[in-house]
Amino acid sequence: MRPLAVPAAVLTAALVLTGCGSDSGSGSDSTGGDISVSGAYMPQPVSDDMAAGYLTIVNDTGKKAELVSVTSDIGEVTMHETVGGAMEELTRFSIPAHGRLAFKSGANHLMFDKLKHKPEQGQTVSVELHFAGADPVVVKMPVKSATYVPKTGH
Ligand SMILES: [Cu+2]
Repeated sequence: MRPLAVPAAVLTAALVLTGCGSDSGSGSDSTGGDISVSGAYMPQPVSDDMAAGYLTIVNDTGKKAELVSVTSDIGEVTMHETVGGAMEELTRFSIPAHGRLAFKSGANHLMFDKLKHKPEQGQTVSVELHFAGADPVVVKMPVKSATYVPKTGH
């Protein structure tokens, strides 16, 4: 027997208590990451009523995130993947814990449909990502030139 061993239930209770934010705690501890988005952009569409959008979702939480829908006030949005050159609509994308999911040209992409107006370069399109069991993430997606290619990082 190890007399110093603390029962797991006691440890959990202590974590829950400190996690609830007593006023003694200064910085928030780093156990709870969140879901964020980087590199969002929309190439200025050639079509009046359809556009594509790209972004990278970063899941800093300790559990898998499930992207279940995307909405925008500019029109309807669907999530597509590209398989063998053909687009396929998906209703769910998984992002592993501490992982990321890229929507990029020639691969996964967001498809905007039935646009209320044609997005022009320099404008911003508001997009909301909805996750199962996590808060939605609002993205301000800048509209770039039709031929814009993002810099590859690093
Ligand atoms: Cu598509």
